[in-house]
Amino acid sequence: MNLTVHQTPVGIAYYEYEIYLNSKPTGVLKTSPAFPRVGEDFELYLNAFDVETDANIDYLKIKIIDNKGNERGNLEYSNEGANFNLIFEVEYAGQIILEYSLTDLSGNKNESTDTVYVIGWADIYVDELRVTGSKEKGKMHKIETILKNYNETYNTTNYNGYTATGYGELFIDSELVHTFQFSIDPETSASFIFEWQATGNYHEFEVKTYVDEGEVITNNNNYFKSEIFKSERKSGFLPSLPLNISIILICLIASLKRSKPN
Ligand SMILES: [Ca+2]
Ligand SMILES: [Ca+2]
Repeated sequence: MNLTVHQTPVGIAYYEYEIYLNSKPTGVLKTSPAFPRVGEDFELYLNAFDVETDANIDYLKIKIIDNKGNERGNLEYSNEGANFNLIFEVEYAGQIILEYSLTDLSGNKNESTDTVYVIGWADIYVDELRVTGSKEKGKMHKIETILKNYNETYNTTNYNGYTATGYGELFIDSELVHTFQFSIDPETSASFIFEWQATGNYHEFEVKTYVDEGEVITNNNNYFKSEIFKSERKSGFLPSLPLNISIILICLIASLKRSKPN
C-alpha cells in the first residue's frame, strides 16, 4: 500500500509499507435443481475455498421446513474437510435452510446461510361441467366449467402447493367454441362460463385443460357430457282469438242472422 501525505508548507512526505490482509474463506455452494419439487432428488455441493491457505467445513446444518412452518428435518455434518457432497430426495414443499461455517488455517471464519425453495405439484381436474338453461332450442344457456387444483393423495403425505396456470378449451360437438386462461391456487376452485344459444336435439360438450408446468396427473383434465335440447312444440290448432272477442263475434253473427228484413 502506498500512502502520500501532502503537507503545506513543508513539502511532500512519502511513506511506503505493506499491510497483509488475510481474507476469510469463502464457500462455493452448488445446489441442483434450483427449485426442486417434492419427490425429486436434490443435490448439494459445498466447497470451502481460501485464497491464502486451505479451509475446512466446520459444520453444515440442513433444516427442512414445510409450507406450514413445521420443522420436518434437522441434520448436521461437522468437520467435513474442504468438500462436502450430499444427495437426498425432498419430501416436503417448503424450504431447505443450509447453514455452514468455514475456517481457514489462520483461524478466519465465514458463516453463511442459504435457502432453497421446494415446490409442490399442481393437479387440476374438472370438478363439474354444467349446462344451465331451459334446454330448449334457440334459448341462451350457460356452460360452466369448474376447475379445482387439489390432490388428495399428495395431501396425505405432503403439501400439494403449487399454483396451476394454463388454459382450457371448450368443444361443442367436437368443434372448439371457446378457450380460457386460468391461474388457480392450491386447494381452490375457479369457474369459467361460456354463453351459448342452443340449437335443437342432441349435443356433446367437452372441456380439455392444460397446465403449463408442474402437473403429472393429466388423466383427470378432461370432461365430457351430453344434453338434449327440445325443439319448439308445434301445435295442431290454429292460434285462437281471445275468448271474449270470440263470444262477441258469435253474438254479432247471431244477431245479424236474426235481423233479416221481413
Ligand atoms: Ca484466509
Ligand atoms: Ca390433473
